[in-house]
Amino acid sequence: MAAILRCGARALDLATPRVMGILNVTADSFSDGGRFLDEARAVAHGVALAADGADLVDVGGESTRPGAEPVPLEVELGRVMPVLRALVREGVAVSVDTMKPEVMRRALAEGCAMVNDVNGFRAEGAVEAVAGADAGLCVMHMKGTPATMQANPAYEDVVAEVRDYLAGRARALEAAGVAPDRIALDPGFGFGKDFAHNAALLSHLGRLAALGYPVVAGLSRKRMIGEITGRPVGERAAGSVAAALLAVQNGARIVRVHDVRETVDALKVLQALAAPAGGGQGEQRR
Ligand code: HH2
Repeated sequence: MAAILRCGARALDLATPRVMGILNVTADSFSDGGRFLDEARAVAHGVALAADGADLVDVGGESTRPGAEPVPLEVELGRVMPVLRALVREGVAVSVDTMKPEVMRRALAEGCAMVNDVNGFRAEGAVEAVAGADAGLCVMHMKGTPATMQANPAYEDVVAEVRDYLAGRARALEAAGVAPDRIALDPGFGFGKDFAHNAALLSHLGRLAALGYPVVAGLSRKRMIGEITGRPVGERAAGSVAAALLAVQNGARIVRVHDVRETVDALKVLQALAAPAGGGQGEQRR
């Protein structure tokens, strides 16, 4: 697997797991909707996430929560671009979370380090919008659209289906000239998946990692965490940290989270203390 993910001028060294902090500049995101519509607050939060240890800050202007309606291009640009510009100016590595080729193009022109597309660069013109740049590309699997995706999703074999889809999208990007070390893959927890689908994907992240691209996992504060813990969205930090650790242990190299500081600490503990396969204890006894 590529030991680095190229993200524009930066290279993310994936020898250690990396953290992508979430910054939703939306009215209706399921967790932080409405909190960061104000530009100054959004920028301050993005800077804080980076200071807390986020390797990337993922700025989104369109909610993709189940049932969310699409946002017009001008609205999304108006939300995302000023925040993105200000964060780039502050030296923050910014990822843009969008399905729209025009937003991708404009964000790349402003120096964003990654484009994160929950739609897997399937929109007309999306591949072309990103191919010639050098930013990292996060390709996510989604079944259906945010408006409809949770209406009874069904798979024969969810892991194989998601893996084959992601492999196909990576091939399409590479065919358009994208270098493999710019590509990361994400199974899209909660995007057209019920609890059992999410659980199967989480325990088989290794099968996705076997494709040879770094795997991104986004479980933070999602319904699955609520179903397990019985907690409302604002009280899912501990459950989300546990899920992030599990994702990394199972093969993810980047986790997309709201609670950056807590996740960074937990990953440091995991890195320092998790027994390396077949030898950690022997080392300590000496
Ligand atoms: N999840 C969300 C949005 N973007 N991108 C990737 N790569 N992976 C994910 O799992 C993912 C994502 C949904 O979470 P959030 O951004 O917190 O909420 P909303 O879509 O309501 O803004």
